[in-house]
Amino acid sequence: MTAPAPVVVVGGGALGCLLAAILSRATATTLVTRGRTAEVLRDRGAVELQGLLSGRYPVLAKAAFDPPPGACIVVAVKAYDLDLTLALLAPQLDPTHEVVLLQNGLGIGAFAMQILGRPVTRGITFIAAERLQPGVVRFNAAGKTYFPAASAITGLWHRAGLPAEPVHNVDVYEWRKLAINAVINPLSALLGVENGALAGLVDTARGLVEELVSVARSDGVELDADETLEKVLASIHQTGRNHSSMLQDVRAGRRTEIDWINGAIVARGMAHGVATPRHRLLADLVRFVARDPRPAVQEAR
Ligand code: KPL
Repeated sequence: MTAPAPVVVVGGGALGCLLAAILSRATATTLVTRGRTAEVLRDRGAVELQGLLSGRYPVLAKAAFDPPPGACIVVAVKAYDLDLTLALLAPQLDPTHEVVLLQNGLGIGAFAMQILGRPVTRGITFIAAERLQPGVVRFNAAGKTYFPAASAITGLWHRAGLPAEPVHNVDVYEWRKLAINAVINPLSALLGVENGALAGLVDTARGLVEELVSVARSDGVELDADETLEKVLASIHQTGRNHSSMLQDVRAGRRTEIDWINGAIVARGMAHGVATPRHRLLADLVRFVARDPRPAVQEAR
């Protein structure tokens, strides 16, 4: 049996730390990260997981990106950091590397290919995780990750015990995940609540899903509105204890992925002449709150 490809995870946030911890069980894995997370991991030599699969996982953290030949590069930074990150990675990449992108948002694969000038693997993950402290992550939901059928990375996920499925239509999964993020992320960020608290907002979710389904249709992707709404409501339930990544960003005073989620739906809708007033309103409100996150979040608590 051939040895599995080594993995380099880029980004020390919740998803990056979690994947570095779990993939280390399956293959030689390094985590490229800087700042406080890098210091903590160098001192402790391990990521701490709480919740699912709780425990301490030895992880090799590095500041420099110097991937071994044949490595699978799992880019786990936020969508808003993608342009700078990919520009930094580009000079070290060679044709033996597979670059895997797991960000929330619409059009991530095309954006990355444009920057790197080479093919990439777009993955869609339903993992829910939350960063508690640098190097400490709560693993809240072990959702599946979908990869293009042509990629060997599904095998690595399985080897590490993570659910994954190869699919022929990753675009459809990007829209499905987008529906979940476009409902849960802005509402949880604006209201300052964990995902499960949105369970009662069914009509609000339906309105957002209907707009998204119209934009997707104009873009050539057919989604069923009822089925998509069901998936959004199921995700609210399954990730009920999670604080969405957008709420975590707002609370930490970071940028948010709003331009890649609701903002991207508005932009794609405009290109096709499809009105998206609900997504536009949420995008405007999140941009407003993210400028000074504290008051709005505290009032809602
Ligand atoms: O992807 C997520 C996120 O927070 O970004 C969900 C699935 C909504 C979990 O919180």
